[in-house]
Parts: sequence; structure tokens; C-alpha cells
Amino acid sequence: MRAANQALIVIDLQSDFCPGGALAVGEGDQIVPGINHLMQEFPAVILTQDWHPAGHSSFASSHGAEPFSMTEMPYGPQVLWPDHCIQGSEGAAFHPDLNTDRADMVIRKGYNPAIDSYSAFFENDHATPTGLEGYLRTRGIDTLTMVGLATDFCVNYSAVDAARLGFTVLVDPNLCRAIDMHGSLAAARDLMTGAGVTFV
Ligand code: VGL
Ligand code: ZN
Repeated sequence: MRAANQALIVIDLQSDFCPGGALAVGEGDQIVPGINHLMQEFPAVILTQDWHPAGHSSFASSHGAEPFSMTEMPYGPQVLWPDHCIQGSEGAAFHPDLNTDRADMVIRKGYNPAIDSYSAFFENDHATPTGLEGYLRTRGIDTLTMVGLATDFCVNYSAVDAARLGFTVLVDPNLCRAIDMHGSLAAARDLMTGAGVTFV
């Protein structure tokens, strides 16, 4: 077991991001057994859950636009996604094989209809907190290992925000999978490296 200052953060391992889901990430389901195994090493396990209301502003259908096209939001550029992870839907549930019993905490994000939230720490305005920082600090946790989906969006944003907040951040790329649109995976790797994230 690792020291009490360490947490495993499992990002968005939900059915909609796995093969057959609304926003499927290639091989997204293949990382589940390894993540279940890794949980046994950590004194704290936190799961994040993408959790959008129907008609969310990050959905292409809300703009009459094509999925994976871009739009400009008040907080900056935003990819428009297929409808996914709608609150209470089957697709928003965790992958059925994920060991959710080991989780101390489930943090939901993306529930604000007007703002997307890739990061587990801040909405995409980079200002509205989710509360995860306070949870970790009050538990004395300062070192985070991140795994999950998708490497180039929610893992990337979460890892970069955590590093900026002063956490020591490790990402295990073998236990992540990427969407990888228009070079987003390479860009994400550069961003994470620049923020001081370590790949393990
Ligand atoms: C994600 C796109 C939209 C993710 C969530 O979990 O990486 N990507 N919502
Ligand atoms: Zn989403």
C-alpha cells in the first residue's frame, strides 16, 4: 500500500466512452482490469463521472452542428460532441466491470448547462471549482496518479490543473486511451509535460 498522501484518480471510465458508447474511445474498455488491479495499491481512490444535463451546450445537437466541429463559447473554443453521459442514462454509468466499491469519492462534472468541464478540478472557464481540490487537501493528499479516459481531454485537463495547483501528478499512459482528433494526443502530451506532469 502506498503512503497516505497518495490518491488514484480514475477519470471518466463510463460506458459512453467505451466501445459501443455514444463517444467511444478506441480500446477504452481495455484499461479496466489494470485500473481495478492498481486500485489495490492506493489508500485513496477517487472516480470522476462526466455528468451532463440533456441539451448540454457542449453537444453538437444543441447547436444544429456536426459532432466534432468547433464553436466559440464565452470561455473560449469548444469542441461540439455527440450527446453523451446524460445524467442518469446507461451511458453515463461506470463501465460495468470497474470496481466502484473501492472508491472513497465520486466527483461529477459537466452538470452546468452552459459550461463544459473536462477537468476534475475546474469547469472549462478555468475558474469555477468542482470542489475536488478542497477534498484532497483536507485529506492531506498531495500526490496523484491519474488514469482513464480520454488522455487528450479529461485526463489532460485534470493533470494540468492538478499540477498548476501544486499537486505532484503522475499519469500512467498504459491505463489511459485517447480520442486523438487533429493531433490532440501529441498536443496533450506537450501540455502535460510543460505543466510538470510525469508519465509512469
Ligand atoms: C470527455 C469529451 C467530452 C472526456 C468528456 O472524458 O475526455 N471528452 N466530455
Ligand atoms: Zn462530456
